[in-house]
Amino acid sequence: MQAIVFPPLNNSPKHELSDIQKKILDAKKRKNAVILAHNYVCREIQEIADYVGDSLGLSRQAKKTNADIIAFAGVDFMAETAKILNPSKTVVLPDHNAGCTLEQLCDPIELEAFKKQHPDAIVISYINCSAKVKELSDIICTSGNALDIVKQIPPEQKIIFAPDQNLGSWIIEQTGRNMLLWNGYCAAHMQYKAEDLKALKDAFVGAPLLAHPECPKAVRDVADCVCSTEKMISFCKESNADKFIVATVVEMIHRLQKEIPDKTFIAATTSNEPALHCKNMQMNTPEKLLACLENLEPKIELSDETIKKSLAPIEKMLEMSK
Ligand code: CIZ
Repeated sequence: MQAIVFPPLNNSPKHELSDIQKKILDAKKRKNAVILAHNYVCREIQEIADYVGDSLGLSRQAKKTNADIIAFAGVDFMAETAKILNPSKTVVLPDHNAGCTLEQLCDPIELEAFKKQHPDAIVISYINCSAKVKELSDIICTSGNALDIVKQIPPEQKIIFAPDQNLGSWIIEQTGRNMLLWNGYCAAHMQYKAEDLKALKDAFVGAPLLAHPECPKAVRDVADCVCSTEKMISFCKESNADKFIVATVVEMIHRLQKEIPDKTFIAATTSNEPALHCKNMQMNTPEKLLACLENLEPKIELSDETIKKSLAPIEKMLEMSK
């Protein structure tokens, strides 16, 4: 499979905003909205968002915004988190079908039953889960702060870690502590194969391989750095290398190029595709973003009870990751 190489951007001429990008900015102003975009959405949206980042950064932004409307370019659990942090604001998502396999693989009824089997355990859940699962959790974490949060829990405390078994097993490898892992996974990151990534390292000698912790163990084992999307940025900024192989959703490379325009990024190939795509993130198109700003639909709706119960573990995360 031929890899896609993204050369340094520094000498590229600045391009004009497209008509649709201008219309989105106009609608945003008229509605007093803020556009929050995840690192995995398309370049056209990243270019005009007020903030682009990972779930942790996006949650922090959602908490402090003064806008009336939050247009969330991402997937449903992220927009739900913004709503939980801002119950009085209108939160819209370009496509209400934009979900997440990790979320679908953790049924709250099953998690509740599992908790009953382990009454002495606390539940730490990766933010990629439904609001109902958040209600059942003691602490939420993201890939950027999961390791740090688990390290703050006393060693004798039993932990159920849900729903990503890969992120959970990576934390176990890093800390040596035992955790009960839920068996969810990200269908996109599971597409990487260690042999393909080893072949890429041979083809691009000297380029560190960065792999997201949602990748399977065999892939993490051949990586030079296992890191969240924000950690990828700091790693590439600080490294002396001038090119990097990036094993996560390919749209992350727009952010890397913007932050580090003098370096080269190579999208890690999967067995089927030259670069990794997240079908849910791809549902965020500029056209749908414009429509959701104009119509204020689809809206995130959560019951008061869910908001109240799921706020506590999110606040706990924000407190523990200052
Ligand atoms: O935490 C997030 O936003 C995700 C899904 C990935 C990452 O590492 O930023």
